[in-house]
Amino acid sequence: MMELRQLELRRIALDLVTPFRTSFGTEQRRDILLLHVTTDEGEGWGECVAMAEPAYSAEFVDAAGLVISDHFWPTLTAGGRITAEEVTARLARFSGHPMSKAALEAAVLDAQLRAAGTGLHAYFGGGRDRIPSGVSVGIFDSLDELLGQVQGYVDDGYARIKLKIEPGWDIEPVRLVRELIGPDMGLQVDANTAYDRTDGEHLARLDEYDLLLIEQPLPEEDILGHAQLAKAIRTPVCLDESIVSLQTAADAIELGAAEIINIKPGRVGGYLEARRIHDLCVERGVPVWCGGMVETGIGRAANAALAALPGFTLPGDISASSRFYRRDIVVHPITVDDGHVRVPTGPGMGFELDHEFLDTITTSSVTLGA
Ligand code: SMG
Ligand code: MG
Repeated sequence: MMELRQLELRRIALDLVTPFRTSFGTEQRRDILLLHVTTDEGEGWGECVAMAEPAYSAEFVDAAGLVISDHFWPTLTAGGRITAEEVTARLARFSGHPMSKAALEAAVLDAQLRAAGTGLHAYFGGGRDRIPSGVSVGIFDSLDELLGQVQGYVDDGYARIKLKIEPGWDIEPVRLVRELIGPDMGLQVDANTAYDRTDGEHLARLDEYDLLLIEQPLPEEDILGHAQLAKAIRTPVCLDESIVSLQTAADAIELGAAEIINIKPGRVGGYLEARRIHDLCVERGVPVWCGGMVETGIGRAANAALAALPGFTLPGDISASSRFYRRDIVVHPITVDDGHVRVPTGPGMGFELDHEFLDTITTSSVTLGA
């Protein structure tokens, strides 16, 4: 049990090494909210994965700061001493905002684990010490540019490639990338909701390229559409945006809408809910993998610890820090060696902050509490 004393909401700006284009927009610079919690037993940090715009999901970073400072933090602290395992329950009367809840839970969990001298990897039961690393590749203006980028990632040793697709950028890029990387390398696609129920026949044309999965082809709410599509195409249908909780995961599996699940701790309200979804999927025989939200070394370290669990049988979007950032905010950024990432086992979420650099990219800081 800890007493929550202060919460610093720290906004940072971090340029991407190259613009990242998806079916919902292009990102060039990340605007990230970090939470720094101080307790009577020590401190912890959490990264909020909400993006600057409400495009990937309804949450966005300005709203996250507001809901945390005006609603979540006052309620959390009013309840007295707390453990990380109780954070979600104490916020249960608030609807939505899973990414904001997840960030708070992560900061409290980081503090709790550091105080106990243990790490998230051990907390989760100590799975593998290294995991295969996949890379997510954006949409480009030309196929030549795409192929150049993919070749670079193949040379970097990544274990699988994920291509972002949208109508007009799907069959041909997939065909050419499959040709480039050969039949044996894992390849998958992510539409970020860009298609609709009439696109089944078109998407069935992807079947011949032996994809691991197609991620979130249809809108977030369209569970029935995904179930119908899963029957119409051979490529396994994987849900990302649609899965916002254990309940939505269980229902989507039951309805045949999710043959595979992308688990993102932020999207489902925290690392503890993410673990529960993992356990459910193991029980139901549904493969899972760990998604990415272009996190810094804070979020990536925790994602790697989660992805060490045995149900994560597919490579996750846990690429090297250098895939997105020239310099990370942690002392030991994630690297990819021989297609794998080493799971951090240090205290808390397993990262060590580079405070000096962090200060230089801080755009605002607000502290709540005495
Ligand atoms: O973190 O490596 C990463 C990015 C993985 O493609 C990725 N994430 O829908 O899965 C997804 C997207 C969401 C963020 S795109 C800006
Ligand atoms: Mg996705």
